[in-house]
Amino acid sequence: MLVRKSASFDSTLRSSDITPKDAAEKYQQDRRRFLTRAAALGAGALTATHLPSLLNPSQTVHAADKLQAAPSKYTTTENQTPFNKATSYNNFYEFGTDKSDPAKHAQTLHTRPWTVQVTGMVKKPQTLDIENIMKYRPIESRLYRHRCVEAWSMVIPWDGYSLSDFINFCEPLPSAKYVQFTTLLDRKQMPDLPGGYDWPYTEGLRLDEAMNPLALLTFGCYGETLPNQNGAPIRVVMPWKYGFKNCKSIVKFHFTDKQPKTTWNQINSQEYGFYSNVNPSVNHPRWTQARERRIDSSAFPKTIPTLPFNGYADQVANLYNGMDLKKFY
Ligand SMILES: Nc1nc2c(c(=O)[nH]1)N[C@H]1C(S)=C(S)[C@@H](COP(=O)(O)O)O[C@H]1N2
Ligand SMILES: [Mo]
Repeated sequence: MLVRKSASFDSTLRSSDITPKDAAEKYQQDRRRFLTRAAALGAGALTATHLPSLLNPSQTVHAADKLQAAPSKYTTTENQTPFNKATSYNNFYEFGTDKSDPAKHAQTLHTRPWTVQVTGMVKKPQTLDIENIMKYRPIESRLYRHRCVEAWSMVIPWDGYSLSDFINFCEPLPSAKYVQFTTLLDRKQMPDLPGGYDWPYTEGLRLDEAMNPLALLTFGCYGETLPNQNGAPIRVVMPWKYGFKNCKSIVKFHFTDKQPKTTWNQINSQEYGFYSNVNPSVNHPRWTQARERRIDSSAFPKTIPTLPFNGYADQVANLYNGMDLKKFY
């Protein structure tokens, strides 16, 4: 079982207690790289917001720790997207809106200490420590297709355990019908936070969707803890939905009886629905969803047909029986 911790983080915990050796090493590397870059820029060019995050030794940056992930039945024969592409071509708007921004800028995100709140319609609202969440169930590797609403796709080996295990642990009340995820919002750690969005980033699912065995609570990819740009230290992966449903760097799971607000749906509900199941027969108003550009090891990615529910129809289509998927897009 997860150890239930109180909301206040134990302040007697020293960084050496929470910093694995690799993290310390990675920190030193990042620090050296940062200092070299700082020297090149001239220290005057540094903004105050960048400084404490990288120079304060009591904080750790992300460490590419190995995860003990067991193989699973969730796999595909398609070619895996290379690690360097999956970790350098990202959407994580909090760190900038260009695909290359998150890999460059998300290094200012502190992933330890990290706590996650469980709120709303649950037996007992509580705050959990990431280490305990990670240890709650064995981690398995699942090779999933990842389809962005922008019509590109990848094949990524994610490491985590079934979201349903975590939701069962949270003990939602029978009245709870949805779960909402919230990403961290911290302007100090997110100096590139773009304006014009209603931060923090939120996403949501119907509870039965979240309980589907394919839904993955994710802590790593490619056998390592998540790189910051991929949503460290905890995100969700919903392989039959457009990528934006995969909320990154989660700090809150909120259980509710009302369909929760979600970032993209709020910004433009004509273009981004609540369900956002991958559907080649419902086009985005500005482009077709019938095909996708598969980002793999080739220098010139091919476009391939997009499949209903991203190829997972046999496992999820029954969640939407009787629903008009053109209306509930
Ligand atoms: N907090 C947050 N989560 C987010 C996003 C974001 O901008 N902010 N982008 C989404 C989109 S559009 C996609 S395609 C995936 C990308 O995940 P990846 O970078 O790990 O491939 O993250 C999703 N989760
Ligand atoms: Mo996306």
